[in-house]
Amino acid sequence: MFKKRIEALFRAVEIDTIYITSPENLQYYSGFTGGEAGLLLTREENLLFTDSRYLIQAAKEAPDFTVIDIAKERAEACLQKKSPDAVGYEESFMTAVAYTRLREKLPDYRLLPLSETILGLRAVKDETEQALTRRAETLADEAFTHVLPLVKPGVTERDIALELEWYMRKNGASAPSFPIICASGVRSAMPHGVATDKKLEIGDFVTMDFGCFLEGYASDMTRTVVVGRATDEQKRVYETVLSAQQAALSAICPGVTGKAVDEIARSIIANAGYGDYFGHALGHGTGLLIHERPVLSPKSEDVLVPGMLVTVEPGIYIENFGGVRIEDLVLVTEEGCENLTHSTKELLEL
Ligand SMILES: [Mn+2]
Repeated sequence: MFKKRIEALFRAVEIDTIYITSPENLQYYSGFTGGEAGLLLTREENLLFTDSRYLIQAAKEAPDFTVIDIAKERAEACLQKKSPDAVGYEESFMTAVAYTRLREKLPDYRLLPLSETILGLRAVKDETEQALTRRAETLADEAFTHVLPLVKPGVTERDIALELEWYMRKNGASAPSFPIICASGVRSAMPHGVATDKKLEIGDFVTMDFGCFLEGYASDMTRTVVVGRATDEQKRVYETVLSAQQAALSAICPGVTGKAVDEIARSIIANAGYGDYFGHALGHGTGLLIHERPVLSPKSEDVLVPGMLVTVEPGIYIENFGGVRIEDLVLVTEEGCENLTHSTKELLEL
């Protein structure tokens, strides 16, 4: 699996030496999950540089690599010795300090930014990645079922967020895939309202946006419910978001662009009169990071292909009223898409 991924990378770039340092790409290309290391990929050999804290782990997790203790040799020094023509590196991860150090060691080499290329390669998931994401999303679904009895007046947003996190970690997740969002009442008008000590009240919309990392892969889902009975206006907003989401889900299939799918959802919201209240992108890929390619947004030229994972998460956010977002995570298939999220989308009045 790692060999295939490295071969695909070398096919995509016409250079012989690649230096990888970001935690997600360390894992993607070697299996090493420790986060702090450097991979030196060449056409002849694959080296993993790390320090004494990770030597045993690296040897175990990355058997295809020769593990080198940086106390004996550092990656930059090794690169200097090999003197390739060009070195590929990750410009969106490497700090200016690390870049300067690399530049000093390799003053005459071409340094080739590869972050975008790698993100493009990672956008299509293999079966192992799909299976892990499916499990991670199922865990989020189960956490939602688990937390519903807690959604009632007097309970704080923080209680709900903690309960979701506790459930997912108790059942195998390593961490939430981002700080869990639980935003109630007027706070639900903030798309990224992280949970506070605010207590739920009758009449509140409660937006819960959460997910977890399972063996490195992220899940992501959002549901919005009402505490007590929903008003007509709340129902109207909810139904608009839901029909926008359903239309976008039906439009997902190979060959369609991110902006075309976004436009389908956005026009439904605009036609219902809420066009000014949906500011963010419709969706994003997931994987080793919570936000990956492809992107579903008004400008996205990303073309969907089978094996991509993407969220579909339209929303309407009205200041001093509240907001609704509904988010599913889907896998693009030959025919359309498989929805990995199974929690109900009926408006729950709790
Ligand atoms: Mn999301």
